Amino acid sequence: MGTIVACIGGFLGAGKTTALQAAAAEIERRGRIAAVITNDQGSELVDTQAMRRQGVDTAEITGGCFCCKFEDLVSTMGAIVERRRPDVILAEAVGSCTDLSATVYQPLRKFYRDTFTLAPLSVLAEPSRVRALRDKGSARFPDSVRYLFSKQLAEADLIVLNKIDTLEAGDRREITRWLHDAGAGAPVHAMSARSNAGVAEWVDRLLGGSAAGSRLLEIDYDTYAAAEAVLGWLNATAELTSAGDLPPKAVAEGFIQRVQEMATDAGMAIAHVKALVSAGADSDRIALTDEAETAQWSGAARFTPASRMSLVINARVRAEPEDLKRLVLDALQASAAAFASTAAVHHMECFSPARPTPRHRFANIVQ
Ligand SMILES: Nc1nc2c(ncn2[C@@H]2O[C@H](COP(=O)(O)OP(=O)(O)OP(=O)(O)O)[C@@H](O)[C@H]2O)c(=O)[nH]1
Ligand SMILES: [Mg+2]
Repeated sequence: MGTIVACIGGFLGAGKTTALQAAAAEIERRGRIAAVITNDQGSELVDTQAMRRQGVDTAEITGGCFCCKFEDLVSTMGAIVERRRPDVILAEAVGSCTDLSATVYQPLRKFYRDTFTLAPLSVLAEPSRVRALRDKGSARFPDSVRYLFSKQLAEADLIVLNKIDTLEAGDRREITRWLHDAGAGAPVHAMSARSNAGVAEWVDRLLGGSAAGSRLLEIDYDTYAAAEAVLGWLNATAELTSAGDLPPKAVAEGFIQRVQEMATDAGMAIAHVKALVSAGADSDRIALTDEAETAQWSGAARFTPASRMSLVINARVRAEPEDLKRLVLDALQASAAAFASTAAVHHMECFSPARPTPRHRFANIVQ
């Protein structure tokens, strides 16, 4: 049997990275080795750094999604196997990506059957996004994004309803039923990556040898490309310096709040804005997945005041790339000024994802 490979998909901000952190910890508790691959259209990824800071062996594939970078995915997985001999490789797909069964799972099974053993394709969904994207009346994202979301669910071997800590029991039953239908009868596993409830059972399902890549989508790539193209994508790194000591927690919260207010004023819908905040030996991740909610820290956000702090910023927002860039830069300068500091931007990419062009696309399930 080859190394187990589990691909985890689901819309932006559904909790994939948090779930992989929890799953990796659970796998290690069982005395087995987990490695992670993160993926993005750009470079400088919050998710990679967050995983590495947890001590998980993490590789990244940048500059395109798994389906468009299939050879990179295979060579990266091969290098991880050589280096670490993990029992499981957990691969986080880009949150605006779908059609992974036809473009990643089937080719892996066809060409690398002896090297890799596929675990069920898990697609994560969070309650607030389900509500926002299933209801036709919601205008925050266009129909193309609703289409993309429905396709992500329709190809899942296993749908994971995440963030159940935010749900009442009645709502949980109702959303579970809806997801089961949207996923054409796929099993739905409810859990909270944040509180760890249900994570061990999810890992059991990943390692248990259930069907993987069992569904194929019929999908219109024009609509899929249009859904990705409405998103502005920004990856940046910045450093703030001050003559005195800065409070990293307050600075980062001020920055995210400014982004939130400015996006709301401009009518931009936030899919996910996240920042990895580091000062000295301290670091934590702050994220906002909806412009109407409050940003959350992943950990306890304990920082010692420091004269220097750095931010890795990843924003996915319904906006023109240039508008998003201006907004983030303005928010950064204002946040720095509010604490008598200066901000230097070291890296900045801002774009809309290009049309997906998979290396392989299988029309049939490989047995
Ligand atoms: N309440 C709650 N929040 C969660 C849970 N899982 C993740 N989150 C939060 O949701 C936000 C997004 O989590 P991520 O794990 O970064 O989501 P993601 O799917 O990896 O996002 P992208 O990589 O940008 O697509 C963060 O603020 C997390 O702390 C959960 O089970 N419950
Ligand atoms: Mg992630």
